[in-house]
Amino acid sequence: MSNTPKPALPLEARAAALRFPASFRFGAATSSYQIEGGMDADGKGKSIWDTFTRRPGVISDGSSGDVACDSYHRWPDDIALLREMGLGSYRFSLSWPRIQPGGRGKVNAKGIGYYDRLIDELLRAGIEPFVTLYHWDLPQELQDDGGWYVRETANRFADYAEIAVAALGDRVKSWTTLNEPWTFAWTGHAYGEDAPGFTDGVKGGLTASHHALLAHGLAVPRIRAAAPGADVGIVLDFNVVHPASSAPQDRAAAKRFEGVQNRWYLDAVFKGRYPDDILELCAVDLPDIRPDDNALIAQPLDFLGMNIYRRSVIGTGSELPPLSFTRTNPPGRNSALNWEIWPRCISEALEYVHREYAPGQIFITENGLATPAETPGADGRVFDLERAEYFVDHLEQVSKALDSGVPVKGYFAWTLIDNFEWAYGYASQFGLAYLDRKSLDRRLKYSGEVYGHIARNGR
Ligand code: IFM
Repeated sequence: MSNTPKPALPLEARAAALRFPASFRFGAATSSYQIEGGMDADGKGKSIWDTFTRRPGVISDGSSGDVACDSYHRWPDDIALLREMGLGSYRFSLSWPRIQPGGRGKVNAKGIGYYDRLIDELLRAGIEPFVTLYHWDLPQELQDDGGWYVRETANRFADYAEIAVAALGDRVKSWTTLNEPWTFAWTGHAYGEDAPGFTDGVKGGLTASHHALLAHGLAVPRIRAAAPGADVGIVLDFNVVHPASSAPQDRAAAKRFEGVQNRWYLDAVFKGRYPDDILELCAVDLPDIRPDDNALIAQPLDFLGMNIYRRSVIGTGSELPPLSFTRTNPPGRNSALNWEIWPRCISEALEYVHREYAPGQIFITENGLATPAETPGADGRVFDLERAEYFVDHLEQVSKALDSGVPVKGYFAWTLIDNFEWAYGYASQFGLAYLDRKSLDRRLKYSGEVYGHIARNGR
């Protein structure tokens, strides 16, 4: 046998060769603040992102989600894109302040009405709604009372979850409590890069995380009671963590980083306890964790959603003591957000979580590539070859994990349309579809065509 590597197949041939089980769900994902706009339409209350984006200097291009993709008005265009790609599932989030403007008490019927229309039309188009209750847009009034720093917010979230599921659960069969508790807890409360913008280090990150996990735990039984038979899960952002070298200090730093990023959430949700090494290391920064909290958080779940974008290569350093780590950038390709492009992160993450935690069903709920915002060519098309390659490379890894027995049930590309990418505004984009920022028209990019081909023919 020759050792000469086979020439790589052209991208479209690799896309055509991908095969998934007949029941595999292909979809695209978005979130309310990133696409809806309609900032104060029809009685919507303010969220922490409406407030945060008003602060000078926090969003790199000075923008906000006030209009975003205007999906509050143009949602039929979003459904048209899903249909064009032949996707059978759409993952989107509900805006809590659109449904319950003050985060407690009064419900805004017009806000519910918006999601009613969206869901009804999705179902008519044969597209399954996969709904997230919280994707970072906390009602500002709850923030004014302490936000994720206070336990009370967890109770308010459980009430809101019940209201939303009672209104929509006759049609929505897949519910997610939280999207990426690590991100909103740590970037919002430890680093200050996201709303509400606190720079309280480890104490901030752990306190917000614990209350968010309590919110999840309190909401799950309320969701089940409001929509018996629905599938309920949580979405975690998982990082494959590798030490920067084999030196003991780097290995220890990688373990600390991984403990806070992955195990803190996975152990709490699937094993009913926080990891001992992190409890010990961060003892002085811990929030009030009460005796019943662990059991409350570890509710039985129907699925785990995993958002996977990258590998983190970690060495010892000075970031967030006592976690004391630094992120290093191995040579290779990076996205516009400077995230390493390393497709094996998908199969490694899936195999690890399956081995250590064994959730019954796993969905890849986000995966995608940020590029600098694109401009269409003379023919009006966006030829985003790099993004199309990213999806094929990463779907090959999903397929590999399936072959090794991981129960991956579906894949949601991040994201349906170019949208508001938080602190990066609109300068970096992840969309399968291009958004003309003036006309707000949407148009599939080349990556959307390739992904649609896989979704239609790959099962
Ligand atoms: O845009 C975000 C999304 O809101 C949560 N997951 C990561 C994406 C890319 O940064």
